[in-house]
Amino acid sequence: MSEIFPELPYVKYEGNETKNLLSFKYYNPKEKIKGQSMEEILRFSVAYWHSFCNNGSDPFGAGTLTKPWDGIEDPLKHAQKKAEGAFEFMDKLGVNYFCFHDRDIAPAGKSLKESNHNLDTIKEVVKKLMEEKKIKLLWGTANLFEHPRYANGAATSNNSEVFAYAAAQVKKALEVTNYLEGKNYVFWGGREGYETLLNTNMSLEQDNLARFFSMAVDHAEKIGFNGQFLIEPKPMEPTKHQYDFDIANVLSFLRKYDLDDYFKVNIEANHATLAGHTFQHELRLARINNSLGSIDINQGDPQLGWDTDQFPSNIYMTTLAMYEILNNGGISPGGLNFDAKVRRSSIEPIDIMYGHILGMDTYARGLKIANELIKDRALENFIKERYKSYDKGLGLRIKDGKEDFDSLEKYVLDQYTENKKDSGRQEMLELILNQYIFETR
Ligand code: XUL
Ligand code: CO
Repeated sequence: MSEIFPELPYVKYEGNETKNLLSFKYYNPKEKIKGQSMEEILRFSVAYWHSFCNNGSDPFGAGTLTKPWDGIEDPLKHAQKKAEGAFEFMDKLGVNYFCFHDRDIAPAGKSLKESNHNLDTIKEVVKKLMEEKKIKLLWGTANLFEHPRYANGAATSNNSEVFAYAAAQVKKALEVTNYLEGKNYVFWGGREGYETLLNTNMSLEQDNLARFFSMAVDHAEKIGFNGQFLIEPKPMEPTKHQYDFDIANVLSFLRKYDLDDYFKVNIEANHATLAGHTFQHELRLARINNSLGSIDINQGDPQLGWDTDQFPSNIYMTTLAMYEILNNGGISPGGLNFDAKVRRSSIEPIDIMYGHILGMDTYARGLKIANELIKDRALENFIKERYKSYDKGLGLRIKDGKEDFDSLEKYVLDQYTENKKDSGRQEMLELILNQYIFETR
């Protein structure tokens, strides 16, 4: 079969001496780190929607990015050629996973029946390509935000018929994900939120969202889907307030509705910063709550302040993200999904390849630096020392639940001494972090 992207090469690891920009300088898939290969640790995934569906349109102007399948009028032939192009691209890039929304791989029809038929046709094409190129499905999801019926939300719509439609759509997306042996299934709350509380029954909407998630869990059991369910928090966009605002919010929601055994989180870098957190903060909070499932890698633009979904290039962010992931014991069955797109003026397919290479190398380098930081206990030793008052005596008794307000008051009255030598040493620690970033080989 002739190539769909003849201008795109197979991207290989060439080491950091090379001048070839279409090669990896740091991402060496087979290189071992703590007994595991880089590809096994990083589990990179390409996002079907950004790389193969996005045409670069924005609220101010039409699409700018052209694709070899543009202009094919028959929607199924269009979807088939897109799938062939997608798998050729991913094969050339050397990633092992991809992610999709139902409507990315197969077009919506005029009815649910027609949409489902389209999905059933294209899932066979995708399955064959997956086998041929040895690329696996990291996660599937349903697009519950694009169609006008979802203007007021899907599971949190005021209209029960829309709730029903969303359920039917997720049922199918879950079945297709299962058929393609997806490792996870993601719920990003597309329009699950509100525009104004003046028209909103927040309590009913949140209860309904929980009912919806329970139905998904039940259906997964029915069809034998063993993948991990993930919720992807985002504070705003498209709604003014999204219910899955951030990790803290999602964890409390899951606990309230007894869903915490069934769901972990898919954390997106740009969503974290939109919520006013660092990416590392969200990863840490999920990690210490045993809820870190998968991540969407990208970055925002601090001056713009919206979900710009740029390819990750910030080595501080990737180092600290990998620091959390390594301390989590890895991310599998999740992975690092490129929820990232090229700028509207980067108009050629090769720009999408540059974007992925940029991100993969920045994460591979971050992985190596984080591994060194952990190996040398460069931060851990300081932290351990900083909290040593909880290792014995009073602190240990507090930890063990052996103290109360009376006993603590007595302690302070009898024995308390001001501790004046307790610097947090932030600047020194930032110096150490920089040393590792500059000097790790
Ligand atoms: C939107 C977003 C989505 C989800 C999948 O901000 O991140 O692409 O990752 O629905
Ligand atoms: Co995302």
